[in-house]
Amino acid sequence: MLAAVRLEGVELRVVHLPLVTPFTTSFGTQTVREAIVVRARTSDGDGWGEIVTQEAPVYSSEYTRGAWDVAERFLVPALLSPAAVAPGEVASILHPFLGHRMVKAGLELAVLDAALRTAGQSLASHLGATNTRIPSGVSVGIQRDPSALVDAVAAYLDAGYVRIKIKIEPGRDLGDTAAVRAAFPGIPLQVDANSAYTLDDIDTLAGLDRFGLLMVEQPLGDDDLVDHAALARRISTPICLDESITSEKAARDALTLGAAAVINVKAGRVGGYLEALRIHDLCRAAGTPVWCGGMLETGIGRAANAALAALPGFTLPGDVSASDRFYARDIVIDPIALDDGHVRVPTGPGIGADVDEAALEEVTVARLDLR
Ligand code: OSB
Ligand code: MG
Repeated sequence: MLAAVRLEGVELRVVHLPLVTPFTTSFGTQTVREAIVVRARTSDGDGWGEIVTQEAPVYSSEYTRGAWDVAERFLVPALLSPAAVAPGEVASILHPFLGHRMVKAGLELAVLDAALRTAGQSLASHLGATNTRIPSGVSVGIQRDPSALVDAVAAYLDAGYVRIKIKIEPGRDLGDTAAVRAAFPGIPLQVDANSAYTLDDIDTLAGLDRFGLLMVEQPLGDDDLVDHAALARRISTPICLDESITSEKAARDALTLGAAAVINVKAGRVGGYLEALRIHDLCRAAGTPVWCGGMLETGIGRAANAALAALPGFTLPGDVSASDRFYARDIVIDPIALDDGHVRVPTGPGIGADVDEAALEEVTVARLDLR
């Protein structure tokens, strides 16, 4: 186990990073990525984490102002009260406070990063990564019309992305998917509904079966495990769960029920990289493929995601895109880049990315120093 760090303070910053292009999903359009950057100040140096909430509670119930409040009033004080805290203890210290997994994940990552930097070990090696580079997929938002979508997909394929995921919603599903499939018959393709359907939409969802998709991601509600299991019996496209998988326990339940053939692992959604590792281990033992999802992370979370995605059970390309897919200027030095459709797994200590403090300062819109 990693040694404890002496936590002297926690700095929180709300950041606003403009997106290079608007990102539309079934839950809305984003033009700016709002998130919270966490700096854990320890006696041996700083560690960095990222809380992947958005401005509004539309992907999940978490949102930035709520995250800020619970961090300030409950979670950070709980972490600051012991003399020292080991990364492996963060989840149990925060366990009495229900929910708020994205906040817990960001705080745990900052402590983990600090401890790993002190120990001189990379996050990838700490988690048990076996790959030095990982295939990179891209998540493409809903466009003005199917032909604009085909153009957008073409540009990402030109850039080298090895797998395309398109967002769908009622009215923008079979037509969009058909257009992309017709333009690019052989590409690895999947769709993501972000919970926009119900079992009443079975005919539409079954209509996806003719496109040879890798999977359909989260067609139904986040608490619809039983309905997902029913849907899985009626369609041949493999079902991948994202929003529903909030913990290792939720992943176990989904597998037991037959609600998921594939799992999208996002550290923020499940309360941290250590819980994400447990989901990886569960799925690997069960023979269920997992892949690393994304939440439009800044260079901090993106570096950590690349480390996670390098574990042996991540057998499908994840949404670990290059930084420039979303941002003109990231907040780390030497952000994740695409090289022949792959991204390099960071090897430096901790998350393996160093924060560009000048860039961070420019995108900071609120700041709080807790001691
Ligand atoms: O459902 O996977 C999702 C972004 C924000 C919230 C939810 C999702 C997404 C993405 C983009 O699809 C993933 C990424 O590249 O970061
Ligand atoms: Mg998703």
